[in-house]
Amino acid sequence: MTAFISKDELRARFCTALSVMYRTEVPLYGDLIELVDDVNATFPGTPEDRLKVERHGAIRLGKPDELQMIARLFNQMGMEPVGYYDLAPSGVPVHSTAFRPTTEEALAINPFRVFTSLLLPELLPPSLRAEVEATLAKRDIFHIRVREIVAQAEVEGGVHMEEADELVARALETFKWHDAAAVPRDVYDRMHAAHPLVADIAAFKGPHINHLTPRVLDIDAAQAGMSARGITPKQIIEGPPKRKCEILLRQTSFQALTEPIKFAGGERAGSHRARFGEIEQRGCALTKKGHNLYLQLLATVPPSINNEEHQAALAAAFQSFPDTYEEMFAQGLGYFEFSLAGAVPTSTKSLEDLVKAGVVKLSPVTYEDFLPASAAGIFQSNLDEHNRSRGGSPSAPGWTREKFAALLPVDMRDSFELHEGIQKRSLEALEAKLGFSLE
Ligand code: OOG
Ligand code: NI
Repeated sequence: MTAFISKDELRARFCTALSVMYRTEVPLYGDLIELVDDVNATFPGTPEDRLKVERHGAIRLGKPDELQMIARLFNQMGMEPVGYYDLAPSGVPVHSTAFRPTTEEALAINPFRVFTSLLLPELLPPSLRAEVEATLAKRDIFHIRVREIVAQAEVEGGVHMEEADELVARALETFKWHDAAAVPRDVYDRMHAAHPLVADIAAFKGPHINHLTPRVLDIDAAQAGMSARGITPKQIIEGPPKRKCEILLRQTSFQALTEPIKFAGGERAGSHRARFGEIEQRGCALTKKGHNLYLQLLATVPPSINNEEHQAALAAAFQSFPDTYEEMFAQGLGYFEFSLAGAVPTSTKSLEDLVKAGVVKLSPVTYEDFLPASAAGIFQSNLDEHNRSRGGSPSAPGWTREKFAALLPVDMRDSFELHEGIQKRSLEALEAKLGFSLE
């Protein structure tokens, strides 16, 4: 055997295979892609290839050893766990991380990431918890060849070119839909009554991919365009309002389909809601200070199921969040990259002054992660009872970020550090060009 495939190429192949599979499985997702393509086509000049790849997908796992194996598989594809999202306070019985590329180079080659949730059995009633854990204990969601190829890659330092397509094809099996539950109807019903997500996670053979998410350049146009095409949108766009200087992440989706399923034991058929399509628009990554301001302003906006009202309320609340990059930078709210746009006066050594004078130009560092409140909104819009939000537990009982990170065979990365690193390297490059350090 010869060379190893690059991790970026393996991720790109996997993302393409997943996208093809999902469009076949969920034709409405194909319709959403067409809408997104039409909206994006109204923005000439954006390179097609960067737009045509999905930005993320999501799965929900049942037990820690599934998380461990998925981390090892994704590691071979150049995706590391970034961040910890505790969704228990929003009434969703999971906690999550996102596996994603972490360098600018890898993100530019293929930005695909997977929002990966793990069931919190602690939130189940004790009798059901035992049943759920026993059901999950019996399943292995990975094809034996996935286990073998990944184990070999870990020893040898990569996945052999000859085995890449086999790995992609076998890995895909973990993500595919099963129209037959792995449990009898009464068990499914008990799980579902506890929380629809419990049935989604524990009643099936594997963690079917539940959505994919392309990037759209005008999410408000896409939200409006969905209904016109017979795609039922989620009620509101999650995240910050539309701004001149977009921040963080705005997301919306179409509501999960009701799909027929069979049960083990041959009882009469039923249905299950899990799969949907989502779109996202990303803006400037925020510092801790900026993020806190975001959370503080968001908290002043009352819940709403009317998108127009909600967007108006958000826009009003975010009046106090500066809407120029220069001001966001001056107040230390966002992360930026720097470029020289003119001659530097010898007297000026202050970065802030050079930015003010227009000699140093700012471009925003794109936010590459997720937002817990938005993620909870996405989850909730896809539960059976259409947006009835449930009371939450104050936090994942007995869990912390550290304890979740300790489940993982690779280090969990910090979102703020990664975005700050991009700014830091850009500043160093600027200083190298100038030949002196800036204040
Ligand atoms: C994940 C929902 C969260 C996002 O984009 O915030 C998410 C799920 O439904 O499993 O994907
Ligand atoms: Ni998503």
